[in-house]
Amino acid sequence: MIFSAVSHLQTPAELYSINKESVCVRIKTAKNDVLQVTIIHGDPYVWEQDSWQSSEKSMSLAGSDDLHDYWTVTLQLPHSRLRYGFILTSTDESVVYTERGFYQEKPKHVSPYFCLPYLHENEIFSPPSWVKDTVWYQIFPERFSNGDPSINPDNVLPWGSEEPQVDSFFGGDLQGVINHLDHLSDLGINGIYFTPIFKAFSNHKYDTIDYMQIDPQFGDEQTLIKLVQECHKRGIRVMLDAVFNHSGYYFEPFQDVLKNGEDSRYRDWFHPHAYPLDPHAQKPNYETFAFVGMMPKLNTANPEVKDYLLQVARYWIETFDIDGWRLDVANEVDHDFWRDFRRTVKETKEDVYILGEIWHQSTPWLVGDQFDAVMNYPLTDAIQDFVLREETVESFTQSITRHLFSYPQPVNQVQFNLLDSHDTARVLTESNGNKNHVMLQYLMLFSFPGSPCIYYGDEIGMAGDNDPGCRACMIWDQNKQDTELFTFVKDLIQWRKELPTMGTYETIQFHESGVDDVLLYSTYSNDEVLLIAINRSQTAQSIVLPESFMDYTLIDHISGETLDKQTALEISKEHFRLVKKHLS
Ligand code: ARE
Repeated sequence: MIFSAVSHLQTPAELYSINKESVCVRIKTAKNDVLQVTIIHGDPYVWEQDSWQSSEKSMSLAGSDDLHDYWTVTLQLPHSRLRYGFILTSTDESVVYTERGFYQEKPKHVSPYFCLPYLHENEIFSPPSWVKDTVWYQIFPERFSNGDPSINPDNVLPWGSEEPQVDSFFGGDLQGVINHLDHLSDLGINGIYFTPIFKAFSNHKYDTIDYMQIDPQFGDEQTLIKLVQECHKRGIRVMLDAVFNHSGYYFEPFQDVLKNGEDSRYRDWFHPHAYPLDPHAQKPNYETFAFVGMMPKLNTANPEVKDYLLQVARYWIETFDIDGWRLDVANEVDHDFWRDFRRTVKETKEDVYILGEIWHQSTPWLVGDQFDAVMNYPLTDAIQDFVLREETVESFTQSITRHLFSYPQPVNQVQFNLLDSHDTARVLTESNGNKNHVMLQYLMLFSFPGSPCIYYGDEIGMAGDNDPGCRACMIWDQNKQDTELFTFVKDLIQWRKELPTMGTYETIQFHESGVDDVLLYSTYSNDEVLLIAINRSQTAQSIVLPESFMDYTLIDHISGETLDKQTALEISKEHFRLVKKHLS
C-alpha cells in the first residue's frame, strides 16, 4: 500500500456537515491502490472499561483523478460529536489509519482517532436554499437596452451602431431592462446579476464615485424600486455588484487625499506609499486594483472604511430588497472584512446570496463564515478544454473530479457556473462560431452541480472577443437573433426544472464510453438516475451502455422514446443524449 498517498487532513472538503445530525467524511488514497476503506466511528464518550466502543461502515469509491481515489461516507451523529479512523485494505495488507498515523490493529483507546468535537448549527455551511434552483442571467446595464433616452450620457452612440470601445457609451439603462423582462421570463431565468450600477465615471462602473447613488445614466431610485418589484413579480431574484476592493478616482475621499495629501482625514482610507499621490505614474505610489491608478485600493481593515462599506451593503438591501451581492475582486479584500460583511448582510436579509468573484480554488472563503459561492471559472475552463480543445475524456474526468472533490458537495451545489462573462470572450467566439459546440457546453454547464448563468446575448447567438468586444449592445431585432439557440437554451432551463438529476443531485459518476470523443456520466438524486452522453466529434457514435444501465428500460428525456433493455446508445455528431433509468 502507498502509505504516503493516504490523506485525510480534516479539510472542509474531507469533513463537512450536511445538517445537524449528519456529516460526510472523505479520504483519498493512491489511485487503484486500496481495495476497500471502512470507517471506524463512534461517540467519543462511549467506553466500556478502558475500551472505546465503535462501529464500522464501508465507504464508497466516489471518484478518481489522475493520482487519487476518493472515498466517501455519510454518518449520522446522535450527539453531534464523533471520533473516527479508517481501515484500509489492499491486496496484501490491512492497516488502521488514525490522526496519529498507521496501526496494525485498532487502537483500544480513543485518543489516536480523528475527532469532530461538536457539530455547531451556526457553523454549518448554509447557503440560501433558493440558489440551487436558480438559473442566472448576467446583464451589463450599459449594453442591454436604452429604455429612457432622456438620461443618455452626452456622448451616447446610436444603439449597436459600432463595435464597443473601452470608452463607448450606448445609453443602456434600468428602464431598458424593465422593458425586456418578458424576454427573460420567456427564457425561463429566475435570477439577474447586474454588473455595477452605482454612480461611476466609466461605462462599466467599476470605478465608483458614489456608492449610495444609482448612476444617473442608468436611472434613479424609483426606477430601481420598480425594476426589483417587476422582477420579484416574475419570480426573478436580483443581484448587484459590490466593488469594495477599490474605489474610483473621483470618489470624494480619494479626491481629498489627492488634494490634501497626508493632512487629509481620509488618507488611511487608502494605501499611500508616498505623497503627493501620483495617479498617472506607470506604477502609482499607492495601492490600486492591478496597476490601474484610476482604481485606488480601499483600506478595508480601517474601521471607518469597514463601517462605511457595511452601511452601503445594508442600504441597497433594506431600500431596494435586492437578493444577492456579487463581490468584485473578492480575493484581494481581507477575510476579516468579509466575515463582518456576511454578518451584516445576513442580519439585514437572511437569505441573501453572497457570491465572490474569485477565479481560482476558493476554499478559505467557502467555509461558511464568508461567501456562499464563487464564480466557478475553473469549471468554465474544464468544459471548454473538453469541448473545444480536444482534451481527452480521461483527462477531463480527472480534472473535474479533482475540482468537485476540492469542495464539499453543498458548496458545489450553489457555485455560480458560467461559460463566459463581461471579462471573457463570448462562448460562441471561443467556440469559433460552432453553435453545436456552444450547445454541448451549455448542456454540460446545466448538468453539473451549481447554479448556471447565461451572459446576456449568448442565448440569441451574439459573438464578441474579450473586453470590450464581449460588451456589444444586445441585439433586439428578432431577424438577427438565433431563435434555434434561444429555444435550445429555453429547453435546457426547462429540463433543469423537470429533472432533480440535473444540477442539484447528490453524486455524479463518470463511465468509460469506449470512444475518445464521447463523455459519459450519470447523476443520482434519491431514486432517479440520469445518463448523459456528449459527443463532441464530427461523426455519429455508438457507445456501449454502462453495466448498471443494461437490462433496464431507459427513457430518452428529449424524444420520450423507450429504449427496451438495449446495450448500446447512438449519439449524433456534435450532439448528446439524456437518458433516464426507468426504476419502477
Ligand atoms: C481595462 C481594460 C482591459 C484591460 C484592463 C487592464 O478594459 O482591456 O485588460 O483595464 O487592467 C474593470 C472593467 C475592465 C477594465 C478594468 C481595469 O470592467 O474593462 O479593464 O476595470 O480598469 C482579474 C481579477 C478580477 C478582475 C479581472 C479583470 O482577478 O477580479 O482581472 N475582474 C473584476 C471585474 C472586471 C473589472 C474589475 C475587476 C476591476 O469583473 O470587470 O474590470 O474592478 C485570469 C486570472 C484572473 C483575472 C482574469 C481576467 O483568469 O486568473 O485573476 O481576473 O484572468 O484578467
